[in-house]
Amino acid sequence: MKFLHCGKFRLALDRPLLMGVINITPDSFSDGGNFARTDAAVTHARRLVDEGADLIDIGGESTRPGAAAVTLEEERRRVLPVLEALAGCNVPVSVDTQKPELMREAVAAGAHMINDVNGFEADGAVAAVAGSECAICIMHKQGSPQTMQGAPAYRDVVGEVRDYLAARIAVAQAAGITQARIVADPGFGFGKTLAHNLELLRGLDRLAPPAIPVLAGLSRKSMIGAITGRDVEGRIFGSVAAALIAVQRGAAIVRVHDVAATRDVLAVWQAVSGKT
Ligand code: HH2
Repeated sequence: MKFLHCGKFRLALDRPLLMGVINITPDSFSDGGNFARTDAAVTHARRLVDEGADLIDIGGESTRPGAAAVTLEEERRRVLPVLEALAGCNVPVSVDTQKPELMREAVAAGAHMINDVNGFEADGAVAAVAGSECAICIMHKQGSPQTMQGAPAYRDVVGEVRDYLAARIAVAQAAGITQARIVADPGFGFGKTLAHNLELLRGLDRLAPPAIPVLAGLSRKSMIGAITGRDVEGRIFGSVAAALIAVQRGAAIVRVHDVAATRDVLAVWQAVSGKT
């Protein structure tokens, strides 16, 4: 059986894993402002674990299109107290950051995974995690959050995302990060039109080498809004449908805000497919 090495945790990949999202930000598109305070973020994280999250992803900088960049000091102030408060919880904690300095501090403070929407491209990012036991999530994006939804363009979106992920996986492995610590993510909504996102979802099983688990983050995103005509609060049903489709197409991890609902949907799928 395949396992994902996440610090001291070994997560079996024989069933899909649920990553519960906590944005410790005032401006995230999906839950902005709800968990900006440390105590609210920690309480919500514990609730997501109770609802069945297999891991928790905490982030202190919104990456929604057009979001303002956050200073290292501010991101640190948002993230580290929540990470420290969750250190004793019984699931791995992932830190969503693009900043190598914060990656290092998060690893030192007990993070089990670093999730970088910038694919560990910043100087020092790979080195910040290489010497640790942390898992890494390498995500593809085109452009920066400030510009990425301007005019995303690809010749072959599945091929280009696959080639990018393969190249970044090779860089990580060359730095000593073992395959068992690596997760790949096509980055739904990060420099992609609705058509690109749909093509990536259809081609999900072709995006990474079979040994590398794929993470899909579709929850509450604008593609769900475009399909259903719903604003963020009304996207739960569309989001769980997308999570189910991602899992059926081979996603090992789904990154979601609505853990309880997604858990139930996946439980039905697992019962039918024999993956209990
Ligand atoms: N999506 C978001 C943020 N981080 N990380 C990975 N690996 N994959 C994703 O799809 C992904 C991600 C955006 O969603 P959210 O965190 O809800 O919003 P915001 O960036 O506005 O905080």
